[in-house]
This record gives sequence, C-alpha cells and structure tokens, in this order.
Amino acid sequence: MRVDVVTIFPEIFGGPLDCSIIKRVRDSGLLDVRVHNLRDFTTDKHHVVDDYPFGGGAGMLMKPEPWFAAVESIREDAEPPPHTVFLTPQGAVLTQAKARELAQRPALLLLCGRYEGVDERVREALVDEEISVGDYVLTGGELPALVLIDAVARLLPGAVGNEDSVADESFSEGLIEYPQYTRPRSFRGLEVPEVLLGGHHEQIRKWRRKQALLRTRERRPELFEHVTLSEEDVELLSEDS
Ligand code: 9D3
Repeated sequence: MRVDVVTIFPEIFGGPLDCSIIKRVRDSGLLDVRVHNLRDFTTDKHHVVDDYPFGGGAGMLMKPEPWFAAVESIREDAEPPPHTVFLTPQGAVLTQAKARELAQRPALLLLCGRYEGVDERVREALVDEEISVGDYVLTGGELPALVLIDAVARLLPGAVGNEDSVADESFSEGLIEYPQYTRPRSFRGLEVPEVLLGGHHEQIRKWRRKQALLRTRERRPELFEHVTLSEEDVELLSEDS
C-alpha cells in the first residue's frame, strides 16, 4: 500500500513510523509512506498556509491554494489514484471495520489539518472521506493520521505476525480481552488462575470466553449490547461466579 501524508509538521511522523511493526512492514515493501510538507506547495515568500475566516471569528483557517497544489501534485505522481482521507474532529470515528476497509485500498492520501480548521472547498473538491479518532480535542490531524496508519499497516496481507492475531480478532470481535498471564505462576502472593496451568485446552477456551463476556458486560455495556451470544455463551454467563 502507498500512503501519502500532507502536513505542516512532517517531523512528527519520523519517530513512530520508524519503530516496531510499522518499520518492519515498511522495510518489507508492503507499505510505502511518503510525508509531504504543505508549505512546500505555497508560492509566497513566507510560505503562509493560514488566513483569517470570512465573517469573522476566533482563530485562523488553512488556506485552500496549498492544499489544492499538494493534492494535485501527489495525484499526478501516485499510481493508482489514492483514496483521500481528511483527518478532522467532524469525521466518522475510526473503527476496526473502517481500518479493515481502508487496508483493502492500494493507495491512501491523508490530509492533516491544524489551526481552527480548513477552508470548506478543500473538503468539497479534494476529500473522499472524513475521519476522526474519537471525541476529544487534539491539536491537529497528525496523531490521528499515525493512528490510522498503525491500525491499517498491521492488517496488510503479509504484515509480519499478521495471520494469527488478525484471525483471533475476528473470533473475539466486539469483545474486550480475557485476562492474560505469563511466568511466574505465583508473584508476590498473586496467583495465576488454576485452569490456565493444566493444559486442558477446552477448559481454557471456555474460561477465556467467559471472562471476555463478563468483562465486556461489566466494562463496555455498549459493546456487549451488540454481541450475538451463542448457546454456549448463554450457558457460560449463567454459571455461578
Ligand atoms: C477547540 C477547537 N474546536 C473549536 C470548535 C475545533 C477544533 C479544530 C481543530 C478542534 C480540534 C482541532 C484539531 N484536531 C484535529 O484536527 C483532529 C482530531 C481531534 O481533535 N480529535 C479526534 N480526531 C481528530 S482527527 C483530526
């Protein structure tokens, strides 16, 4: 997958994209990320990207011309034509389903806003889809773009370690995780649940499923509402304790 990013803070992207799984996916050639500085597409001496809002109001807006120049330049160069996503608090909240959908695209173009927002004509003319990462206020679209890249990169077919964990995810879809333990089995008087030590795989599977169901009901009732319970699930939930 090819991902182009447009931002006034390209330096934000260096660290996160150069570590861990994303780094590996990039090195393997499955993911090609190119970060572009919006200021490189200005034509004035001071590389100005913002201006006052018509009609007044607090703060500055991003001017349309550099966005049009950047997107048009990237589209000329990018093959195939990228699906263009604007990261904005007004967008639909990113979900795992959306990440899966975006991971199918051969090319994405991510636009990161700053200031109070972007001239509306940028969305109208250049943007296919608007995405938010949640209902809290950030300072711009750069961290959301990194979140999106991270969520998508690990789903790319062939991404290292992809197969097992991604399959596991569709199985536990809509549930939060069961409790997990590693060695030592006793630590400061805190014990690992007996069932996990016995190697009885069917019992372990049922215990984990039950824990995931109980935890989801308790901690994420809005997720639990959407879970389709199997006969076994109903039975697990009706057990004592
Ligand atoms: C406090 C400013 N707000 C006034 C109504 C509007 C506003 C403009 C720009 C709020 C945040 C931002 C910067 N944020 C993003 O560009 C952003 C974002 C976010 O803040 N939260 C979650 N997802 C995203 S995606 C892009």
